[in-house]
Amino acid sequence: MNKTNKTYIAGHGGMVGSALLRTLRNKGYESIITRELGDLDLRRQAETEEFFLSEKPDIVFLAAAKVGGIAANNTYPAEFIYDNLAIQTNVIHAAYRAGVKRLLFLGSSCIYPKLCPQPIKEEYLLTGSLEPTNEAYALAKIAGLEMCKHYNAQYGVDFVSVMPTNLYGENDNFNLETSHVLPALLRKFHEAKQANLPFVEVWGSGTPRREFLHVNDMAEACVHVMENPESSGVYNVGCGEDVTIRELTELIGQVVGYQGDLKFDSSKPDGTPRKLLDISRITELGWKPALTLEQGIKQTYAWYCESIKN
Ligand code: GFB
Repeated sequence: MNKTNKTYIAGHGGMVGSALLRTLRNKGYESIITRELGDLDLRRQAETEEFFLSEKPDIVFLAAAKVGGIAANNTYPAEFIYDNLAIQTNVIHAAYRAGVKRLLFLGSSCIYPKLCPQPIKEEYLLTGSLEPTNEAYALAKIAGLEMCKHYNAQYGVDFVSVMPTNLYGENDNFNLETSHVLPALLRKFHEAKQANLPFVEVWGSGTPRREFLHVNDMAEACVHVMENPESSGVYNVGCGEDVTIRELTELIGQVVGYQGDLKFDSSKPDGTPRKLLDISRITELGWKPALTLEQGIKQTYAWYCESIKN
């Protein structure tokens, strides 16, 4: 991949896609193409193929997906499996037909078995049962990375996959019903502080462990993988450390400056007990994260405060 390549970011309006757009622009990529949702529905095969055959991109970042937190995954499994299978199947096949030089598929750490050894290596894929709250999403993402593998084998294309841990940052979803834990807690603490509420409600037991990576670090990792001609297969992308949900909650409380109590709601699901990624493969390629969790939360909170003002 080089800076004059025609580079298509699928999903540029989302959290990861918008970070990719910023990162590629900052690095001097000259020929980036994007399409608004209303102009191109990647779930429609004919529309997707027509777009690829007329635009003929050299490089594709496949960051378009239906995503959400534990409650969204659990409540809308049909939408998660259909939208993701349709988007990725159409894009991967159209990219092959249009002669795309390189494609990066974005998956998720929830593709790995619910109870697999920690930290999780790429080779643990398909060695056990999935976490039920996100089985539909995980199955779609597994199909995507397997599709890349088989297209490489049969058609000789160059499609690579990255499996990010739990991401957060600018342009995240702050809707309390559908978001992930980190943006949900930032918003809950902020609103509790503003309204002087006595407690903040936290879902589950607080004991599950999660690893968090800022989306700017994720975008750097994606470009790093794509700029290295030797990269291939699947790369886990994380920060290498995890925290309990209780520890995360306390850290967010400190950053926001909220003094009240925490109330854990055990009627809400915990999800998988732990999913810490082994990131040796990508660190051997020369990438490492730049932001600590505390720095990332501070930056995201500042962004959130600014965005609700506007
Ligand atoms: O981030 P999260 O929704 O997703 O939840 P997963 C992580 C943990 O935080 C769970 C707890 O144990 C939640 O019960 N939690 C505590 C909360 N308070 C809250 C809250 O207010 N909102 C939310 N959302 N959680 C998702 C998958 O799993 O992770 C997706 O469902 C995807 O498929 C994504 O893989 C990265 O980490 O459990």
